[in-house]
Amino acid sequence: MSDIEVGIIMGSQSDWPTMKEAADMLDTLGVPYEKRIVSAHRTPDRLWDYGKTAASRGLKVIIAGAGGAAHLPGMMASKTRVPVIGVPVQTRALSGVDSLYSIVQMPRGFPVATMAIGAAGAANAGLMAAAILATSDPALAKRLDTWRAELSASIPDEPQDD
Ligand code: RP5
Repeated sequence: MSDIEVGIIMGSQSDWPTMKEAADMLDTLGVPYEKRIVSAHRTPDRLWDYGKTAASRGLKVIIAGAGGAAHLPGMMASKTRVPVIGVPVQTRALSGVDSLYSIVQMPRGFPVATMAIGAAGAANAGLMAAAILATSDPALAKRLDTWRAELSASIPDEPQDD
């Protein structure tokens, strides 16, 4: 079993600029992760293998991003009990509302924790993964608390003129 507890998966190379926001957040918080292209439609066998081995390999959270007919997070949730955080990638045709609806409307029994569309959702997925791991990792909990306190402190009391 490796010491990597977070898997970031995405349907396509084209999702990486969005999903990198999750990776960057995990880097900031000192959380190791792996990243893979795993497409529900183009590489279904890869999806199956990833889901089948996720728990035994020691993964504790999977962040799954996809756009359009975004079946990856839901299919992954159907294949593993490892919690799946879904990131709806913004699309050109429908602005990511298609991705959001594809990911969020899971049938009872197989939840996906769905984030906001696009970059903010991906960054929040990194934070959510860290928060989950922090429930049993006091050092990470401290780093997360510090990050949150610094964000709060960076917000000015009053708006400024440009
Ligand atoms: C989905 O189709 C991917 O998650 C991606 O968001 C979208 C478009 O993929 P590409 O055509 O750019 O590879 O499977």
